[in-house]
Amino acid sequence: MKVKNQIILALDVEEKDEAYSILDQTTEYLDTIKIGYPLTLAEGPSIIQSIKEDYDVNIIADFKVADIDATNEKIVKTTLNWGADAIIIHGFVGEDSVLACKNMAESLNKEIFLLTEMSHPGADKFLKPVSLDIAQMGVELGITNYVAPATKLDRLEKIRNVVGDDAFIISPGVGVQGGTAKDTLQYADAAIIGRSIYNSESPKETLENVINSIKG
Ligand code: O7M
Repeated sequence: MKVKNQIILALDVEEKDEAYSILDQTTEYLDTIKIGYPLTLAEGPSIIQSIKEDYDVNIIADFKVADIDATNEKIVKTTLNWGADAIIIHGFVGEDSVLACKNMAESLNKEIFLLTEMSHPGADKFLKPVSLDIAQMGVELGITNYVAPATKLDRLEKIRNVVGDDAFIISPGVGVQGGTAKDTLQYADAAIIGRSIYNSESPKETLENVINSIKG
């Protein structure tokens, strides 16, 4: 996957009008949008196809899929058939569950991202102790796309070391959660940014500033 300007917008607003207003202001600089439960549950899954068609962007469906293999497979199939280009899945559920997602996505010529460790403080208790093992499992399964936290650069670096330089890491936690794009991109290939862009007075200007901060 290639991500324009190394920024992915996390579009966690809950109304189509608001989503479109933000996309109108930002898609000059972006070609990859992450859509999760907030917008999909509020507007229905057809929002994925609408945004893809109206803005010509890649959509990563952030549904953090975490079920048994047979159920994961159905979730991945339906989500990707709704028009998403990639889907994010949890790694802690283990090899069979993850493999079911990988196989289904590959059969549809689409991609999965494996979530290793999360960006919020609470993730330190249960996920941190196993996140490097999750990353290692991903490597052994031949997964090339990962999610790892921008708020914990030491962890992001360790996860990068496990998955290798050729893997593609996208990293949430820039802005409101405390990470910076420039620091994050030392180890990640793209930064995921939500509230600090879509809640700002001028999403366009804020995004321009972030892009300049990466170059500067
Ligand atoms: O910039 P924010 O904090 O408003 O948004 C961050 C987005 O990334 C939001 O959509 C979260 O659900 C998501 N996210 C995290 O914040 N932390 C994680 O560890 C993982 C994700 C994520 O994208 O998971 C795939």
